Amino acid sequence: MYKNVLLPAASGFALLLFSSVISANSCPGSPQQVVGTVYCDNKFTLWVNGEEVATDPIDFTPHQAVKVAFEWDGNSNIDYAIQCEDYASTSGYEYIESRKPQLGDGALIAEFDDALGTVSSADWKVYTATFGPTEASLAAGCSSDDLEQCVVEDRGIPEGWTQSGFNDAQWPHATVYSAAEAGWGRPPSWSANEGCCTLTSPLDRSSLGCNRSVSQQQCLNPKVEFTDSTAQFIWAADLKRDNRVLFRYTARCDAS
Ligand SMILES: [Ca+2]
Ligand SMILES: [Ca+2]
Repeated sequence: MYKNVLLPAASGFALLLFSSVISANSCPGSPQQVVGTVYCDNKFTLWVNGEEVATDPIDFTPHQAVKVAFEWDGNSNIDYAIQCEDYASTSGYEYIESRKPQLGDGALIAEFDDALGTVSSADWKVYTATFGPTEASLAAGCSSDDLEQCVVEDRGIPEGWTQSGFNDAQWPHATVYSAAEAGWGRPPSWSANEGCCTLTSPLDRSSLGCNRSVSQQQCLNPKVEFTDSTAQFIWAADLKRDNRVLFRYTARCDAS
């Protein structure tokens, strides 16, 4: 009788031990450079363990992916912090000098070769710093035909949010979107002569030419870069109205 009870329990325990061993992330243990790719619609800043690593050199269009790199000691957890913001005027709308202003949407997708398998996913935490137009302003008549009524709420940026050890327990998890929902935007083109093309005006869609100071590694086609990636598009709960969004993720060296 004991055999019948104990054997399944013991083998189940062994299985549990085994699965926790194989699911644990092990750090390499020696210093190394981590390379990543970040795509944010429209612009981002990346911090790692509180240190600023990269800023997106293009604020609006084209929608480009950026290669980033940082040094890691290979032993410590890695705290990723990304501020990503969709373009918005004070009304929350873009193309406000055109006949058809619209609410743009944002999106973030990112991956890092840190040996811990870090990719953007629902495991990331999210905080909305600016949101709009607010429900109250929509009720008051805010629309693409009456931008004067629109209000964007600024909730501020939590102090120390980029630092290791920042307590994001109260932040909700990011929402995952399909590529169809988030969209890849307007792909960039790059050449040594012209730099990154084509920039357009967020006010009236007119062409602003190219940016020669942007390198090829900062002007990558996101759809190509993420073709075989397991990274997911993430944002806060409202793809259009959550505008300046903060993301955090801690890559841990073990499962404990
Ligand atoms: Ca950009
Ligand atoms: Ca956008």
